[in-house]
Amino acid sequence: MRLVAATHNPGKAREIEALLDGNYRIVTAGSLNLPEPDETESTFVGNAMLKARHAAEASGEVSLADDSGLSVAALDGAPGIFSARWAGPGKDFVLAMKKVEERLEEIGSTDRRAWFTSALAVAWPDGPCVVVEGRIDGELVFPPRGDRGFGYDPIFRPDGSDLTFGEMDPVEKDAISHRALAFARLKAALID
Ligand code: ITT
Repeated sequence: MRLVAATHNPGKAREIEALLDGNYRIVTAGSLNLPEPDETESTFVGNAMLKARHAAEASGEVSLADDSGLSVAALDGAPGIFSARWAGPGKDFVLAMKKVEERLEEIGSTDRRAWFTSALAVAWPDGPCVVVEGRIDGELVFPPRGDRGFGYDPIFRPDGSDLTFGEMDPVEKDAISHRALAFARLKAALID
C-alpha cells in the first residue's frame, strides 16, 4: 500500500521508512510538491494532525505526519514545538544546538535533563485522523558528539546509553527512539 509521508525533512523520512519496515511504499510530501502548511497549533499532537490532514486533502491519499522536537527541562520545555524554527530559514542545527547551550549558560543552569517527543498522525482523505505520541528521556551533552542522525541528535544522550543519538548506529536509535515508541503505539492503535 502507498502512504504519503507528510514531511519535507529527509532525516525524518528516512526514519519513517525504516520504522515502517518495508510494509508500505512511501512517497514524501516533498517529492509530490505538496505545499508545507504553517504549523499554527500549540502542541506536537495538534501540529501532527494539522500536517497529516493537510497532506491527505492535498494528495487524496492516506497520509502520515510526524511533529517532533527536543524539550529541555531547565528551559521550561523549549525549544519544543519550535525545534525546527530555532534552526532558522537555513536549517542550521549547529546554530540551534549552540543556542540551547547559550540559553543554559545565560540562566546559569547545570540541569541537563531533556527529552525528545514525536507525535505521529495518520489521516484519511475526508475521513478520520489517528494520533499518538512517544517520548524518550535523556541528557544534553556539550560539545555535540557524532555526525549520524539529524537535527539535535549530536547533543542528546538517551538515558541508559553512553552514546549520543549522533554517535549511534541508526538501527540502535530506531530501536529506542521517541519515534519508534510512537510507531509501536500507532500500530497498536490501528490494529488492536
Ligand atoms: P516537517 O514538518 O516537514 O516534517 P520539520 O523538520 O519542520 O519537518 P518539525 O516541525 O516536526 O519538522 O520539527 C522537528 C524538529 O525537531 C526537526 O527539524 C529536528 O531538528 C528536531 N527533531 C525531531 N526529531 C528529531 C530526532 O529524532 N533527532 C534529532 N532532532 C529531531
